[in-house]
Amino acid sequence: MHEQKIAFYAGPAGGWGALNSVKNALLHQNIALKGAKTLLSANQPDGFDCPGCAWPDRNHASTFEFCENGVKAVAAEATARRAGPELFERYTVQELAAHSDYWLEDQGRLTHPMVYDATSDKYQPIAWDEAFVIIARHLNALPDPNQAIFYTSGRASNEAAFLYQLFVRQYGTNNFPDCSNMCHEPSGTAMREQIGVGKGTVELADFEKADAIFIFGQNPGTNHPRMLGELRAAHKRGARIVSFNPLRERGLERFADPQDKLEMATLGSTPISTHYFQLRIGGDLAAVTGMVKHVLEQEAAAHTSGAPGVLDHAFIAEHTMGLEALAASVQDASWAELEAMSGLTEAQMRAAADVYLGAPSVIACWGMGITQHAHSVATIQMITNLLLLRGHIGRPGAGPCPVRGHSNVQGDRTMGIWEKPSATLLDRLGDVYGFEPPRAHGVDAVEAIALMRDGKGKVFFALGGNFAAATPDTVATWQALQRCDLTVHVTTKLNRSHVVHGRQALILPCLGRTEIDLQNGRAQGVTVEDSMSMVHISMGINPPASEHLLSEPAIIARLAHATLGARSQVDWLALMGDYSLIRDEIEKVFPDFARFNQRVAVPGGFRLRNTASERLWATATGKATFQAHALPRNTPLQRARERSPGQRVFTLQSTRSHDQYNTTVYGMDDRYRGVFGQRRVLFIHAEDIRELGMRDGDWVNIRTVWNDGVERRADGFKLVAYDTPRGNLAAYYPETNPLVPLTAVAERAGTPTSKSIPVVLERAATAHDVAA
Ligand SMILES: Nc1nc2c(c(=O)[nH]1)N[C@H]1C(S)=C(S)[C@@H](COP(=O)(O)OP(=O)(O)OC[C@H]3O[C@@H](n4cnc5c(=O)[nH]c(N)nc54)[C@H](O)[C@@H]3O)O[C@H]1N2
Ligand SMILES: Nc1nc2c(c(=O)[nH]1)N[C@H]1C(S)=C(S)[C@@H](COP(=O)(O)OP(=O)(O)OC[C@H]3O[C@@H](n4cnc5c(=O)[nH]c(N)nc54)[C@H](O)[C@@H]3O)O[C@H]1N2
Ligand SMILES: [Mo]
Repeated sequence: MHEQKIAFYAGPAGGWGALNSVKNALLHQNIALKGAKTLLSANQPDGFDCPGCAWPDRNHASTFEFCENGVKAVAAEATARRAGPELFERYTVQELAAHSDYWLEDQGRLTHPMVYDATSDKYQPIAWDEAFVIIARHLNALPDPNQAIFYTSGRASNEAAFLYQLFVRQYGTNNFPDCSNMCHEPSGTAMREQIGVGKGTVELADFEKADAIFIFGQNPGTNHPRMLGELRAAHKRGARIVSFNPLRERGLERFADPQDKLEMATLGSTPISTHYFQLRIGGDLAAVTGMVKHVLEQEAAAHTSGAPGVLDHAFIAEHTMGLEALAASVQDASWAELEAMSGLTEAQMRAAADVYLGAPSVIACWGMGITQHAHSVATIQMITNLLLLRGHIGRPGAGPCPVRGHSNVQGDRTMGIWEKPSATLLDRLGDVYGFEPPRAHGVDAVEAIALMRDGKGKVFFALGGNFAAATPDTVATWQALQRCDLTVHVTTKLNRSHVVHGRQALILPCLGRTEIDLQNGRAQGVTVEDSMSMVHISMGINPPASEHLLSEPAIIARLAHATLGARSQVDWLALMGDYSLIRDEIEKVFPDFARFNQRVAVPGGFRLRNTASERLWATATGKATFQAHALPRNTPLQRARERSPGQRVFTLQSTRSHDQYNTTVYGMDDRYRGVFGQRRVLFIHAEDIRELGMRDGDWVNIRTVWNDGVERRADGFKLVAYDTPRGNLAAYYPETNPLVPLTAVAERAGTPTSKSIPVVLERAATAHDVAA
C-alpha cells in the first residue's frame, strides 16, 4: 500500500494519472492480459454493460470509451482472487468482522453458497437446494409476509428484478427497500409530482445541443467519468458549464482525455466549468431561488420598459400552472436571506441566472449533493421551476438530468422494485398472473431498519449491495440486522453485511455481468436501463469465477419455486431456462416494453418512452406545475446550533473518494483531492482549523448533534485544510455513516441526509488505528 501523504494534485482529471491508476488496478487483481480483453468488451454491442455507473454509452456500437473507474469496476469483478470455503474455514465470523471493508472485498470472488454455523461461528458450504429450503421454511413460517424484507441494489438486471418483484408480491409483501431510497429517491418524488415522470428527460444527443449545462452537487470526474467527455466537447464548442459545489472538484475544473493523443503528448487539458459557484452545503435551494428571482425581476423590468419578456410565455400558457404562487413566494425571499443560506452573493446568483437567460437551450444535471438533504425535494422542484420558466423541457438540448448511480438502478424501478407501487402496476400483475397482490405500501431502506430494530422485521433478504455499510446510523442498523431470524445475501464478494448477520445466515454467490451465463446450454443476455432511459442487452464474456455460481434470475426463480410451490401459477423453472421468456413476461406487464425481444436485439437497444420529453404531462392536473417552496426557516442545522451553545457546529457531507465504488473500496487514494494512502481524513477550511486552535494534520473525533440523546460518533480523522466554505466539512462514506441519525431524512422522500450532518469536533488523543 501507498505511503500516506496529502499533496495538492496539479494535473487534470483523466490523463496519465488515469492510465497509471488503471495499470495498478489490473496488476492488483492479477488480470493484466485477460483484463485487457475484458475491458475492450465493456459497453460493446455484443459485450456486457459496464457495472460502473449509469451514464449512457455514446455509440454503443463503436469505439471503446476509456473510463478509469469503469476499468476499476470491471477489474474488481473479473479479479483472479477467490474467497472460497478455505477462507471461511480459516476465520471465525468474529475474526472476519475485525477486518476492514477493504480487506473483506479484497479476498476476491465468492465461490460456494455458505451457511452460518453458530456453534463454530463459521460459514460452511451448503448445497443450493438446501439453502433454498431454509429460506422457504423461514418465509413460510412467518405469521405475516410483511415481516420479511427484500432489499435490492441497483446492479440487478431487469430480468432478475422483474422475477424478484413478482415472487415477493406473490409471497405477499411490498417490502422493497432499495439503494434508490438512499440515492435519487427525492428526484423521483419531485419530478413525478411536477412533470409526471420520475426520470430525466434528456438524451445523450441533447448534450451536443445544449448552450448551458448546470451541474449541481455532482462529481463526474470520479463518479461518472464518461460524462467528462460530453462536458469537454460541450466546452470546446462554446457551451457554458456552470458548477455548483462546496468543494473545488478537479474533474469539474480540467480534464485530459486519455484517448486524445495530442492532449496526452503535450500534457494539455481542456477546462470544463466556465463558472464555478462554491456555495455552502445545503445552499442550493437558496441559490436556485435567487436565480428564479433574478429571472422574474428581469421579466418585470421588461414589462415596465415595454421590451419583450424573458419567459417562454407560450409554453407557460399552454403547458404549465402555478407560476403566480411561485412568483409570490420567491418575492418573499429577500436577497439577504438568500445570501445567508446559499453562501453566495447576490451578484453571483444574478450572474448564474444571466448565464441561464443567455442560453437558448439549458440542461440541469444533479447528483447526491442535491438529493441527500432534508429539503432535497424542494431543491429539485426549484431547479425544475427554473427550467420551466423558459420552456427548457421537451425540446432539443434542454431538460432535467438527474444523474443516476448504479448501472441499472433506474431499470430496477421500472421493473417494479418499489415499496410504493402504483395501483396500475398491481392491477396489471394481478390480471396477468391471477393473484391478489398486496396493496399496502412496504418499507423503504430507513423504515426497514426500524422494522428490524423493533423486532417486526424477521427475515432480511438482499439482492446485491451492502446494506450494513451503505445505510445510516451504523450502530442501530447493525443491532437491527442482528435481531433478524435469518439474513440472506445474493452477492459476488464478501462484505460487511455478511459478517453482521441474523441468527441464521446465508451467502449466495452469483454470476457477475462480465461472466457467461449458460442456461440449458445457451448463453443468456440480460437487459439494463441507463440514466437516460436507454434499454440494451448485456452479454458476459468471461468464464464464471466458480462452477458453483448461479445467475441472479436462477436464484430467484429457484427460491420462488421452493417458497410458493403450487401457490404460484408461474412456471419459474422454465423462465430461468431462457431469459427471452422473462422478457416476454415483462412485455405482458409493461406496455412500454412492447416487442421487447425484437427491440432489444438491435445494437444499442431502444429508448423507453418518456412522456415529459414529449410535453405530455402525466400529473394530477395534466400540466407541468411550478412548485413554490419557501426557504426552510427551522433546519436541523439551526436546531443543532441552538442545542449546542458555545460550541462550533459544522455541516458535514459524506462523499466518495476516487478509489471506491460506494462501499467497495478499491484503494486508499483520492488522487484529485490530493489524498494518498488513507481514508480517515476530514476536509475543512484553514481558518476553521485555526479557530479550533488546531493545526493541519491534527486528529479529531466527530460527534453528531441530534435531538434524541443517542451518542453518535466517528473517531480518528485527520484534519486536511481544503478549499471549502467556512463551517463546511467533508469526509468519506461509509466511514461517516455512524454519524447519520436514522431519523434524519429528506422530507417526503425518506432519503438519509448524508450530505448535511450537524457535527462538532473534538481533539483526538492519538491517531486512529485503521485496520487495512
Ligand atoms: N467510481 C465511482 N462511480 C460511482 C460511484 C462510486 O462510488 N464510485 N457511485 C455511484 C452511485 S450509486 C452514485 S449515486 C453516483 C454518485 O455520484 P455523485 O452524485 O457525484 O456523488 P458523491 O461522490 O457523493 O458527490 C457528491 C458531490 O456533491 C457535492 N456536494 C455535497 N454537498 C453539496 C451541496 O449541498 N450542494 C452542492 N451543490 N454540492 C454538494 C460534493 O462536494 C461532491 O462533489 O455515482 C455512481 N458512480
Ligand atoms: N453516508 C452516505 N451513505 C450513502 C451514500 C452517501 O453518499 N453517503 N450513498 C448512498 C447511495 S447513492 C447508494 S446507491 C447506496 C449504495 O448501497 P448498495 O448498493 O447497497 O452498496 P454497494 O456498495 O454498491 O454494494 C456493493 C456490494 O454489491 C455486491 N455486488 C457487486 N456486484 C454484484 C452483482 O452483480 N450482483 C450481486 N448480487 N451483488 C453484487 C458486492 O458484494 C459488493 O460488496 O449507498 C448509500 N449510502
Ligand atoms: Mo447511488
